[in-house]
Amino acid sequence: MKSGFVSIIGRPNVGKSTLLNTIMDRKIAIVSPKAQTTRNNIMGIYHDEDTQIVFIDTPGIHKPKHSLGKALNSQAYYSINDVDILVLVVDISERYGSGDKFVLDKLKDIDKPVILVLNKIDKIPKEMILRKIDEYKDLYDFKEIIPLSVIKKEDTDILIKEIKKYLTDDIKYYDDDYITDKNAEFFAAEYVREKILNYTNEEVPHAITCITENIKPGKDAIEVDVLIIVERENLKKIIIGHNGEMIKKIGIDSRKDIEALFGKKVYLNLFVKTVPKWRDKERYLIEFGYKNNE
Ligand SMILES: Nc1nc2c(ncn2[C@@H]2O[C@H](COP(=O)(O)OP(=O)(O)OP(=O)(O)O)[C@@H](O)[C@H]2O)c(=O)[nH]1
Ligand SMILES: [Mg+2]
Repeated sequence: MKSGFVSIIGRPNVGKSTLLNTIMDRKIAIVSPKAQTTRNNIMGIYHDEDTQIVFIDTPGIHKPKHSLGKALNSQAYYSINDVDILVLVVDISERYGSGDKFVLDKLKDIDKPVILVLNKIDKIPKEMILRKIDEYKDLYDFKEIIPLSVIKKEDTDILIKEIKKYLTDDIKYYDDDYITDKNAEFFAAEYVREKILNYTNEEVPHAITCITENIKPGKDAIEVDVLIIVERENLKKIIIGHNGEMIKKIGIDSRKDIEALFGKKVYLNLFVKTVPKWRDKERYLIEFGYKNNE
């Protein structure tokens, strides 16, 4: 038995959460085209006949402009120090820039294997791949550089094979049926937040929080209440939409995900509430761990 802890780190929007989901074959972390989708470190535990790898998906590392940004970064930094191996994901279709340097600087004094994943090769011409590998190999002493597309299972299988080379523990940390550290309340709220991020065009990511208020198991169905908190009345209008069409769409699609989670019929109730200066409130501060980070 080989095992170990592996953190998936990188800039926002490079595909870290998509990578975790493909490895785990299920939706552990929510995904969207907007930066800073992931707000919490999320564990996904990969099991096969001779290996257990505890993956940690982390919020994207970026130059923080506000205290939420700082709290997101500090979760990623915490995980860097806490694991055996790092998987650094970059978007190969983007030019190397100051944001990438900012992340590499964080790895300067790290004495553990770092595997570089050059993600989204489906977006670039093949001949560019070698050039990118060349560019990155001079920037840091990566143990491996793997160009791939994390939306493809065959590609993430290659990554698993490489990670196995660097696993040093021989302890089974978790039971075979334990796949994540998050509970149903967390996932229900996250699925709703994912739909909001994906269906609305506005700058909503930082200004919304979803909280599962209630999960009531019934005989044939489970009733789930999710509260969507926004800071401004106009965001509430966007989320509800014309004639309530947006909130209906958000509800229908997140209900499907929550039903898949429970394997049971779900009645989902969504509530939208405007709380001005929500980010100054106690509940929010505790949720994002500011109290510990600042
Ligand atoms: N074309 C392509 N798109 C991808 C690939 N992997 C991820 N994406 C897209 O990239 C976007 C960001 O993906 P996420 O997995 O949310 O990225 P992330 O790194 O977790 O982002 P944060 O949580 O904000 O730090 C989504 O729109 C994904 O569908 C890939 O291999 N190819
Ligand atoms: Mg993410």
